[in-house]
Amino acid sequence: MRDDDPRLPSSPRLPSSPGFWRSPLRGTWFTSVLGLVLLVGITVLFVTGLVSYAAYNPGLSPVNDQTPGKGFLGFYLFAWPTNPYWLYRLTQGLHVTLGITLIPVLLAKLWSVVPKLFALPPARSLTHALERISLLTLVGGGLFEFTTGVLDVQLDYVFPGSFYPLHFYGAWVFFAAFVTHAALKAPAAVRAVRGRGRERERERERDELVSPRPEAATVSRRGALWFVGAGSLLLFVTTAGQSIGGALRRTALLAPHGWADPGGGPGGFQINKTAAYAGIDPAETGAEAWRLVVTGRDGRTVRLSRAQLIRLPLYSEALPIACVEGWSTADQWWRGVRLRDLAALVGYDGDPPDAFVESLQRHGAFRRAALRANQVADPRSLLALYVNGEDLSPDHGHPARVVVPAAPGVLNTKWVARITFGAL
Ligand SMILES: Nc1nc2c(c(=O)[nH]1)N[C@H]1C(S)=C(S)[C@@H](COP(=O)(O)O)O[C@H]1N2
Ligand SMILES: [Mo]
Repeated sequence: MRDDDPRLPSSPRLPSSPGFWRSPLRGTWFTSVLGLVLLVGITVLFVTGLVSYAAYNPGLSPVNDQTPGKGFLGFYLFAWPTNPYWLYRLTQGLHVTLGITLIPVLLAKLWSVVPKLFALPPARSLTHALERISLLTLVGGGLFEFTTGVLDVQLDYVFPGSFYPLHFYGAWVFFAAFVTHAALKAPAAVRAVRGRGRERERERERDELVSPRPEAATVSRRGALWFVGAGSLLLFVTTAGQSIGGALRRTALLAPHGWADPGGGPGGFQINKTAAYAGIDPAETGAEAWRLVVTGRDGRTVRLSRAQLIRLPLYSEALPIACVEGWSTADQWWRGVRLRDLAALVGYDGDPPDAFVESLQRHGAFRRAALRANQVADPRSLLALYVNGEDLSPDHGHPARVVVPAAPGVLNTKWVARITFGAL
């Protein structure tokens, strides 16, 4: 059929015409395979994302909460545990790595249904209109979540505090549309993928997604899926190393905390924000000037120099730093004072309460953080003074920083100046 053949319903030069889209790859089978991968993948992304929010302890203090207006969307929040100590490293590494790995699948899925997005008339009925509006939320929401996620991981500072509400509320909108879509389409998708040979070819004849005038095939549908899979694999191997670490960190060429560890020596592992970036004045961290102020029961307060802290019982723990951006360090040997011992100094023997930790930093959302009682009570939670056998470096939080097992990096406050127990 020629392009100007009068038997074609409308000009195939317009994307609203089915004849405009000519790839022989399109069809329900191709879309269904991609859709089912996304069904599993996006569900895992949603769950690990919600879990990540819970890990911040947002219910504990407004200081930890980047979306204070969430209302009932916080219904599921729970006390984040301290076991296993690599918990956040796993959940957030999974969230970010999987999200990046799924990008080719998401794009291929959108490509496979793009004729439907242009189809005219805009609505054949009220149900059809509602379906198309929900598709806008689905496609827009999906692109929005993947884009904000990637931008936060790759560029970090383009989101001055606003990434969290965008990504959090966006996730709920997107997932609501996603669940609706999956409920409507998953049964047919499963049938399409299960169908074999003959049956599948017969289905193709009635298939809306199949081009009415396909071009000659240059690659099989299976081959195209392998191509998408190869794209995902490439993104996986160039990203995952920033979470897995070890030799694989070198292969994480696309990840901001990939390549090799920065610098050398005992403190030569990944740094989020440097002391200079956080505006830490070296004059405030020196032995003369710096004091840790610990406040507890009935306002009891002690002020401790670093030399005094070092004379308290010190403990060593191997714990990672795991950031919301997906990267994490291998276990590092931290040495310092137990948080529960500091609580005991100010009147909380036995079960310690929540703690509010403040740093020397004057600006920035993460200059302070609240820790839950279970985190303070864990004997592995330290106010670290050393890492890997040496004094903390300025960038890792000298003179003292918090490390808590299983917690997101953001709760591991650096350049600590004050800890208040039981005030939340
Ligand atoms: N005072 C202060 N502490 C902080 C931060 C900060 O911005 N200010 N960033 C946190 C975040 S988001 C992470 S991931 C870890 C990173 O620790 P590192 O730089 O030693 O790897 O520090 C945490 N502690
Ligand atoms: Mo972080």
